[in-house]
Amino acid sequence: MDAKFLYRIMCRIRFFEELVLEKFPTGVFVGTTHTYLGQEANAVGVIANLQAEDIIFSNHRGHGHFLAYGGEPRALFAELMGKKSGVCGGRGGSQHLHWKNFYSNGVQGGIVPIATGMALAEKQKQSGAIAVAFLGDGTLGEGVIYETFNMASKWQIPILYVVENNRIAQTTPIELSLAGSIAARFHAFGIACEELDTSDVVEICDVAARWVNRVRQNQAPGALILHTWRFGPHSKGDDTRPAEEIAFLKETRDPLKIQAARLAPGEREAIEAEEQALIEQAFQLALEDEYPAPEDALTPGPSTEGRGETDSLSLRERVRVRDENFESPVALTSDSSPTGRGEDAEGRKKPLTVLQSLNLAIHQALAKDKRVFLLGQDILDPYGGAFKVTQGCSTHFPQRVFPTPISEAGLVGIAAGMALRGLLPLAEIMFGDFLTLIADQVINHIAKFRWMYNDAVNVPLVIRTPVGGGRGYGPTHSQSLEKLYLGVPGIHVVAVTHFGEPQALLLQAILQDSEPVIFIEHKSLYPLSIWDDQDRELEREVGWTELGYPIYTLRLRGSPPANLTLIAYSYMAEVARQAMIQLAYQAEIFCELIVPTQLRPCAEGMLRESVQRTGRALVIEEGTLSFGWGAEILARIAEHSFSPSARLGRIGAAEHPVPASPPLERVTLPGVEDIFRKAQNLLKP
Ligand SMILES: Cc1ncc(C[n+]2csc(CCOP(=O)(O)OP(=O)(O)O)c2C)c(N)n1
Repeated sequence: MDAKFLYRIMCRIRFFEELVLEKFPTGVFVGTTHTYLGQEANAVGVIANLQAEDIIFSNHRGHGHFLAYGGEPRALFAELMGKKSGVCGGRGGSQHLHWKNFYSNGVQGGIVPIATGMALAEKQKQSGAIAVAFLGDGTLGEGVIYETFNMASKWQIPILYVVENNRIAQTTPIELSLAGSIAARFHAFGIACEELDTSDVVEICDVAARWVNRVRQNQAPGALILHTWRFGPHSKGDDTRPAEEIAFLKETRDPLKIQAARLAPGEREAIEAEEQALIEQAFQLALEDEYPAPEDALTPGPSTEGRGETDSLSLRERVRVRDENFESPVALTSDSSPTGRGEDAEGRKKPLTVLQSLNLAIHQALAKDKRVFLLGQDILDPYGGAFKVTQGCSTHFPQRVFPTPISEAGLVGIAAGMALRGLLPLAEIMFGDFLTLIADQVINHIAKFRWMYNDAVNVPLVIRTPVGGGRGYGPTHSQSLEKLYLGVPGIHVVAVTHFGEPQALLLQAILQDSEPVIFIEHKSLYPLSIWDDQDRELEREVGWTELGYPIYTLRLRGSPPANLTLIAYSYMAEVARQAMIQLAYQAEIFCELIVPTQLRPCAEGMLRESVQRTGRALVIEEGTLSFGWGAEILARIAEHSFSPSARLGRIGAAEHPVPASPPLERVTLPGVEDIFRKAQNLLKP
């Protein structure tokens, strides 16, 4: 590698970071910063070996990585200033950068599965690209990275983990935070690694060249542990180390000094002068750049292109084609198969169950689009998933079904990385109760990426999960926790219903929706038959949200105009249907039952219209009542179409865990009786 080039890029990083620290007190930069002073040789030595198509995932201390990657100093200064010309238009700031194949995020550890998923995607695409993830020694305290190392090793994913061990995390020295050794962590997972204790960029560059080649050639993970020294404060003025210690480090371990000694004085001075001028000019230009206009915070929204190359059938059309033009590779003829489809007494095919319909959707998605991959626990045949929704998939698409360890955050992060690199992963979380374990991945990564990276990426990922009680599974396997995600911008939350076409709904999420989707499946819906237009009791109307998800309105055939709107999704819509029939026959209360499938973003237009017709609304949800979906729906109805005479009510689960014992569970979750009583109250004069 050219000695002058290595020196030049290290100077660029050094001068950039020095100017950042010098100017921070003047107020030109926003938020915070973490400079790379002293560690320049790591980024330059490693990244100099990468090819254009390779991926870098960096962290909070990412300026050096970005500049070594070839990022423009002006765009980086501008990003730190919150300017429109910044790397991400000022949306991200110092820790949240994306340009070409460079990504960074400021949450310790969470980037590791995502970078690993990106590398897996490149391996699947056979692009030859590898990924490099940079992490600090303090980040080794985060659990998700071990979930990821495990999968990276099992699945032989071509990623190089570069640990920059500067022996301190913010203010905590490594002696207080790290047990055992760093290398032993990698060895435990069968990941080969090498340690280097040097500030010599040439040495790092040579060793990194070997590791980059090795990872690329073996298509397997590797790790490089770089023992290094941080010269500056963690952030701006928060260095707790003695000044003499830092002075000594600067004297003995300065990568610029080591490399400068290899250059002729004239060469060195020329490079320094050029880089100083470059940085100063970049700073001045960024200073003059415009701030974004307030409306730049409003994103143009998800790409209307859907998920790219796949066919352009909208869900509306899919509803019509249903499964007629597609035969699942799974035998649909025998009742003995969980996905089997029996015949009634007259030899007609029975309607599909929700389970069969979802299973068909997944087979169809896998068959239609080679970018679709499944990840989840116990999804391999013959078991086919805890609830059998993925049955048959591993038999027919063995290369695209990844059975995972019990590592929810890791598997969802890996799936997110795959989605960022153009695949369409479908991840299964075995029980919705474990949505808690993926919160950081969803909230701080998946939901943020598109907006934070200035709409330059999409994360077309679907996370399916069975939720809900009624089966005696007890407190940690019966919850409806989707409300935890209903307030998170950047994701869609969709709930299946047997009043619609589960197959079409899931296909819409997998193949058409360009945003990340959490797809909610109530366990009690799986055995139910899906809607049949010949239904003797109910008639159904279908409306559509702007995103193309259906909203169903159900009425009793031939009933008088409704005087109550019931609003429910998922299995509660079935409970509401039963209540609706009782209310009509026993209390002469006639209802419209509105069943949304798109929970987030909230599309309340049709709900409001119905309440305007009926004057009363009762919202039923299976999650706990407080701060729930019902509260949001009623607030929106009240805010936008307030009528003093409107009567509004809601029903949800009791405010304690879902019990295992059937009588206790019955009084905890909303039932037909609760709806009946509450409806009667709302109808009282
Ligand atoms: C999950 C999480 N916890 C805490 C923080 C706050 N934080 C930012 S940097 C940092 C120290 C990281 O140390 P290390 O991984 O060693 O990297 P270094 O700062 O030394 O480069 C901490 C605690 C964070 N960003 N993310």
